[in-house]
Amino acid sequence: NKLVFATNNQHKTEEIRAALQGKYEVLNLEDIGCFTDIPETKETFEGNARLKSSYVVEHYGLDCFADDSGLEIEALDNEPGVYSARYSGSRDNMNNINLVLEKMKGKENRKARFKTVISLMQNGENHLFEGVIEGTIRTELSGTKGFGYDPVFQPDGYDITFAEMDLEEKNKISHRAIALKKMIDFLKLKSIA
Ligand code: ITT
Repeated sequence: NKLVFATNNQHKTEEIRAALQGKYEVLNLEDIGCFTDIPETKETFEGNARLKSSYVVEHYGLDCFADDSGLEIEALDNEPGVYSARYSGSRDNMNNINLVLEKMKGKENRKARFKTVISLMQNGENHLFEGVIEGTIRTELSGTKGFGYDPVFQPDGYDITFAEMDLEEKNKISHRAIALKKMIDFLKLKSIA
């Protein structure tokens, strides 16, 4: 069983591969020979996830799924949101994290959520699956695992950040894992029907 995952992000690929190990073989954009940074011009996760998945259908004729995700911080009017990957103006992750910490200085409300929308293109039809995890923004970085904003995000019910969790532990609770589970349940249902 093969699934094409329309991403250039190696960390996302790693998380999805680990979650689907032994069940599905996951091919990312590099694996199908696509080296384009697919433009993400929409203002919603849904819109951008659709753009990425449709691109692969149009240019490669392959069914696939895409993940658009990001961090929404209450005190910052849900920024960085869809701009998470380039919040500071570039993909420099340390700059992005530092900008968040800077803007959060002195803020009492530290509530935030990670959101993923998966867009699945299958037989010309589009299906969306969402995953959300609530948490808080730390005042300093902690941990070296994971990627992106993981060192400053502490999921509710835990006293460690995502960057202090093993991939396996993050994959039990993350926004991406929740959305992925919904997609897999959908695919299983379809294969029985
Ligand atoms: P693709 O579009 O190629 O999939 P990307 O990195 O550009 O890769 P997005 O446009 O969806 O992906 O941006 C998501 C950004 O949100 C990502 O670069 C991180 O900064 C952040 N992010 C998403 N999920 C995250 C997670 O699980 N942990 C930490 N940061 C995350």
